[in-house]
Amino acid sequence: MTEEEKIQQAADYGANNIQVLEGLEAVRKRPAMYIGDVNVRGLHHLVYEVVDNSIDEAMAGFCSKIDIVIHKDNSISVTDNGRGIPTGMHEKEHRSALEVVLTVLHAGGKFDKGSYKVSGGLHGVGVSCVNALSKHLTAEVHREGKVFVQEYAYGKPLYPVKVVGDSDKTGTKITFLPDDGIFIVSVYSYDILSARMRELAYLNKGITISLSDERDTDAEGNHVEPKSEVFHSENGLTDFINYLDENREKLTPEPIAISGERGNVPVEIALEYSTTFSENLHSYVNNINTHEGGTHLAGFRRGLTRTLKAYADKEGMFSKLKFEINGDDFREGLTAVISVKVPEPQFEGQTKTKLGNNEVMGIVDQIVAEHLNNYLEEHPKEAKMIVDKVVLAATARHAARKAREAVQRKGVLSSASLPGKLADCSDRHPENTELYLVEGDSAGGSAKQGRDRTFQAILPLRGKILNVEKAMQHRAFESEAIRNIYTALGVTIGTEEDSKALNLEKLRYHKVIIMTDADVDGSHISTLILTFFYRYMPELIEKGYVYIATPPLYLIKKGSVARYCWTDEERAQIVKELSNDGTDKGLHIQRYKGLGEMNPEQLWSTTMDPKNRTLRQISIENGAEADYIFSMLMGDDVGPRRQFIEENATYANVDA
Ligand code: 0RA
Repeated sequence: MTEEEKIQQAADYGANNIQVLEGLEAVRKRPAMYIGDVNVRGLHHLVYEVVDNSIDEAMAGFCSKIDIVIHKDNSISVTDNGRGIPTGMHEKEHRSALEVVLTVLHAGGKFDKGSYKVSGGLHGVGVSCVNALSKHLTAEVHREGKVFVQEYAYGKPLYPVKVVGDSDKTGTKITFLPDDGIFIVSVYSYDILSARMRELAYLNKGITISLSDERDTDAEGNHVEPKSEVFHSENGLTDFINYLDENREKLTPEPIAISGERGNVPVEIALEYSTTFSENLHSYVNNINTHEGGTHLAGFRRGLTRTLKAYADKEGMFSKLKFEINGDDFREGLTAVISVKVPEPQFEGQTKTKLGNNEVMGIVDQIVAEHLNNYLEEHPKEAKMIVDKVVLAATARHAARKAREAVQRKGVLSSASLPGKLADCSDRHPENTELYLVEGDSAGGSAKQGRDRTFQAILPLRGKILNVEKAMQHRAFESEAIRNIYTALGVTIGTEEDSKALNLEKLRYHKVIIMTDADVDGSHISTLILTFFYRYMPELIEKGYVYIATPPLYLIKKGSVARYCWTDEERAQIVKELSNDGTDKGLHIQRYKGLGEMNPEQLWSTTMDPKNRTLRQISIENGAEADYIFSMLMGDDVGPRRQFIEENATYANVDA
């Protein structure tokens, strides 16, 4: 369809105003259908939706810079230096194309480019959706020497497009304030937006994306300095791999870059092996993270496996092996980014992030096989390092199987014998029950006494948890704490063929709550346990079953009045309330250093009682960023870890 035809279609659709308004009313009635949810994810999706349009303009070759600003009131501006959304009057419609783009569902900004539409997923619903879900939106277009402006409230124009001045630039600026009557949360997370903008800059090399945050207070009311970052990548995916592997020891000096196009499907891949043990694959279709994978990922895996295998066989490098090598062995320690552009993508799966187009599998497979084979032939030294790593992975897997079988023979992994340390609950319905993973035996004791034993089970974990980021699988399965977690949860460790997939059918609890001291050691232990879940049981996090308990930091007493506080601000507030003169004279303030200092009743009422407690549900908003952060937190390099903890952990400051 040509641009004119599409505008015509949009115009026809919106031929009478009432119909148009109904269109956007549908978005306001069922926002989740258009943007996924009305929580954190949906709120941030609004920004992505607007930025996507500017990225499209950049991909078409007309835009080089995109600036995103988070304003003090949590409104957002997205400014680009593209051609500007067309502002011409539509004859039949008697209104500007700009108004059509902003008020007609699916009119979008993508008329003319034969671009890679993202229909089917939650992306590509159009900037009109953002408009519909905003209390207020201003569109400012610089075009043809003029500045055009139109404002909207809840998606409805407040006046026709007007000219407000002259301009020697071109571009579009969209400023919107999300409707807090629709969204459950209204505060933007700098970190979530930053991770996505970094990702977009790597996926679309050459574009400069800036993000700045004008807010000077955080969610708890603390003063913070305004933040900003600029993202730009000259080399695209290889830069992305260097970022992801920054804290890993690499096997080869440079990432391997693969690119090609077949059947109108451009394919770009970069990959690198490190000495680590996990597989870190990040795949994208039309810039959207395909978390559930799909045909492009299957094609990549197949191409990688068959090419490496053929090369190793030809060179006689597998000849000494006494057992079969499987697909997983080829991906241990592998970091890869796979980015494809598909004209008519079919998105499937629970979260609509799985590519279904069958033709893409063979396309990616062939491109990978051809380029990777050339690379191996031209880089025999690197090729040997990679094949050696595969052999090492296969050997370790073989050892792991033996360890697992030995453990299984002893019956430790059968659900018939739950760990001796587990204080189980009586309710047998996983939907109702919770498992607390508690740091140390003494806190475990308090938790056992304080809990409601009908639905709360306690598993004390002694000492340090194994850092799975740096340990081979068989070491993980030898760790007592990790085996106890598996058996308490009732999930089985995968079989030989499918060692990573988790069987959740027998999961015994739908809430797994990590409860540690509110100090530096405690947050380190939480991170170790979370790393274990992230690498070994990601399904549990995806289902939203993993939580962190938040014990209070202080108990403030005045006579018979006792108040708990979770932050320093709360402490200051409560001191103010309880004292007559604003000082803490006459108040008894206890700083809790560990869970053990609370008696069972206190632990119950502050941290375990569903009526009072606050649980932090763990979710992964950005897979690549989570991969980077876990590898950094758990890697060898202390510098970046310290910096991250100083910037992110309030706990760390309290004790310092
Ligand atoms: C339709 C046609 C043209 C540009 C755009 C849409 C466009 C949309 C957005 C949304 C955000 N930034 C944007 N920049 C451009 C091409 C118009 C022409 O031919 O000049």
